[in-house]
Parts: sequence; structure tokens; C-alpha cells
Amino acid sequence: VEPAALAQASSFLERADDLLLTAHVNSDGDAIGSCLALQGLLHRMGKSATVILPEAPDSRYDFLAGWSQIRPAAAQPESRHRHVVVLDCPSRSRIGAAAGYVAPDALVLNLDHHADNTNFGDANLVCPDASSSSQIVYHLAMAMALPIDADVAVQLYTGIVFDTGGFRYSLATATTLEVGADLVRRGAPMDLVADRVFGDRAAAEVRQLGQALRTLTLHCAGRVVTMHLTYAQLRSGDPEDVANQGLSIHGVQAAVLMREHAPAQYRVSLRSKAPIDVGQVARLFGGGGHANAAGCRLEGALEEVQRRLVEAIEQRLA
Ligand SMILES: [Mn+2]
Repeated sequence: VEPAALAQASSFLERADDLLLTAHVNSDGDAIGSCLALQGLLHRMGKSATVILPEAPDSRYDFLAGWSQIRPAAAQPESRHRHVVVLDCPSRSRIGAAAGYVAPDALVLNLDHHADNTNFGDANLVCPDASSSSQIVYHLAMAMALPIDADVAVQLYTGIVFDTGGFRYSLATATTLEVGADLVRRGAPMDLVADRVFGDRAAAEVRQLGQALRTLTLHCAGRVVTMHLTYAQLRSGDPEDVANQGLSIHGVQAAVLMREHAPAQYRVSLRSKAPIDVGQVARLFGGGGHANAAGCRLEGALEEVQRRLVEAIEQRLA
């Protein structure tokens, strides 16, 4: 994390009050954890801060302090804010309906770790090497000498654990482990967070995993795997972490999960092992993400969508 960017972010926060904190649509563990942690830190600075997300937050994270006060963006915003922090979000448009809460003349701090971040803020704290936005908030708290209490420690630790798959992905480094250890010392319960982040699925979701695994197909001499779920199967929910199951197969370098969220419209999750950059593949189709975890949307018949994705990945195989 660059000291100059940390200084820019801290002077932004010192000058701001009545802040809006928000994050990307379909806010995940890192988005929710980093927003709540920054809110807690701002409260300790004596500032008021509201977390408004594009939609209602995932109940899996209801153990985090402040979760129940998170507001989902309404069609008719009841307030507008002149100081806004956008967390974990590569571009400004990704905050969806939360945009209605941003005053026209608002100053924006952009705090993120996506490699394709567009530096859209008036102040930018963008660190593509950081494991998670939560880890960036940790470094910011340290730079500003703000106290990290047990509530903030749990929020930050949850975000880091979510984004690194439990300290397993390539963005997790020795520094990430050191930050994690410090947060555990400050009160983050490792077992409880792991249980909630990875082991808190609805029965329907585990059944969907089985349905997806049944469609598992190998391509490119066993180096690429695809799976899909149909529109009818997705009516009982939207499973997470299915693509990673494909990536666990020996010899597989990239995994694709195609979820038909509307008839002939697919939400695609891409996962890969280094050095294959599936973020590039996602951007080919108008999506985005990280080198080893990305997503995009495609329309068309399943066979056609699958063929286009496999071809784009095949060109990037080592
Ligand atoms: Mn993140």
C-alpha cells in the first residue's frame, strides 16, 4: 500500500462528515466487512457514517456488528451525501441503486483492490496487490493510528477470509497472514468466521452444487472444466463457490460455471490457477474481476456460450 495514497485517503476522511459508505452490487463478504469496519472506525473518530448497499445484505454476515443497520438502496433516496466512500468496487457504475444517495457535487474516496479499477475517485486508495478491501482498511487504520476493537477486527477478518478463500488464493501473502493474525489477537474468532463464510449453506444450495457437478465437462485435454445450472434449477437459490469445485480437479487450470439467471442469459463465474488470467477473459465479454477470479454475462444458447468461453480460455493456456 503506497504511503501517498494512504495519506490522501486519511486526509479525505479527516475532512469528511456525514459519510455514505457503499460497495459493489451483490455485495460479498469483503464488501460488507470493509464497509462495516470503516463505519466503526469513523464512529471512533466522532463522525457519522451510513452504510447503504445496492441491495439488502446477505444474512450470512448477520453476526457482524452493524449488519442490522445496513440499509438497502431504495428507489426514492431519503438522503444524499456529499462525502462518499466507495469500497471494493472497480468502477463507479457498479454501486447500482446506491448512486441515488450520492449528491451531485459529492467528493468520492475510491478504496479498492481490483486490478481493473478505473481510479474514479476524487481520492483513490487502490492497491491491486492487497488481498482484499478489508486488508486495505486495516492498513489505513494503522496509518491513521485508529484503534481496531474486537468488532472491527471481526469485520476485517471476515472480509479477508472471504476474498482469499481462507488465505488460499494467490493474492494472499505473508502480509495477509500477519494482518489476519493481528486481527485474531484483537478478537476475531477464526472458527466462527470460517463456519459462517464457508459452512453456512442452505440445503437447496448444496443440492444445486450436486446438479452443477453432474454437468461437469472437461475440455482442452482436461485443462478446462465447465459446469452449468439451468434457469429452472436456479429458482431455489443461487449457489456460491461451485466453480472452485471444478478447479480442484487434477490438471484443471480454469473452471467455468454458467448460471442461467433468465432464459438464455448466463451469469458466468470464472476461476483459474496462475498464470491463466480469467479477468482478461471476463473483460472480453464486458465483465471484470481478478486474474484468478472473475465474472461476466453472456446471452445465447448454452452450447454457444460455452464454446465462446472455452475458446477464449484456450488461447490463454500455457
Ligand atoms: Mn474484494
